[in-house]
Amino acid sequence: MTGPEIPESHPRYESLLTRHRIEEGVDLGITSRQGLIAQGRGEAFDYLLGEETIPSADAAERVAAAHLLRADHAVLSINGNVAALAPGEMVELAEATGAALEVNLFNRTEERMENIAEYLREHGAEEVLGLTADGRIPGLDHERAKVDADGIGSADVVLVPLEDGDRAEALAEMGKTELVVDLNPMSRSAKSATVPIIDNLIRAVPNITAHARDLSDASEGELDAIIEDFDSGAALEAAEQRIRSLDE
Ligand code: PTJ
Repeated sequence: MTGPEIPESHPRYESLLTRHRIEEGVDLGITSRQGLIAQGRGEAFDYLLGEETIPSADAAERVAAAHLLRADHAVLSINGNVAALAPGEMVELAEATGAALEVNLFNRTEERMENIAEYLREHGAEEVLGLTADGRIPGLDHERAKVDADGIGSADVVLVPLEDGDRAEALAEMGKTELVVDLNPMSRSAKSATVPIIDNLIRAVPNITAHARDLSDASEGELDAIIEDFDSGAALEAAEQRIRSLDE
């Protein structure tokens, strides 16, 4: 990927690089223009979190890895921002956990669906779901409800990074174990998650993969113990506390 001329010593190097990837995603027909706005909101929360993976987020990322390894049918949901920011990283996470990849858009257009699927294949994905759209999420309007029946439709565990609140709630209503990556601990998506991961997607995804590799030999009992120990309310509270006490 061609990058802008940003010196690595720049104090906001990561943030500027991320912003550039989203801009490039729009130019490539992958990311929606609303994705630029979502990025800006995310940056503000990341700044307040200190632009690092806080300990409670690292713990949530380990729990997410345990859920993905323990799932019968896990799916990683990819939207326009996720595809632009971490295409190769999502493919690696799918490989490390045996999860499927599904393109799942808030502002669905066939063109963007296909561009994203192709972009993921260029980054090593073998199979990309989402284009069949023969399943529906109950309670949502037609376009926003579309999923693949053999993908998110029948998944028991779904990783939904940067999900819109309505859809996150509707997936939770379906009884799915929802792993949400969102920098805003007060968002409806984060609050409806089984495992809210309050971290930047670009740090969260490689870290979930690292945890999954570390846990690859763990027994079912060990994975279940990690899952059962998790308290989602405490994770949201810890992130909110960090935001409110930036200088501590
Ligand atoms: O590609 P599409 O059509 O599926 O659209 C994707 C977006 C993200 C535009 C759409 O789902 C949307 O409008 O989302 P929202 O409602 O703006 O929510 C985005 C949430 O993600 C906000 O709470 C942001 O704080 C958060 N966010 C933004 N960037 C990141 C992030 N969280 C984690 N990592 C980020 N890099």
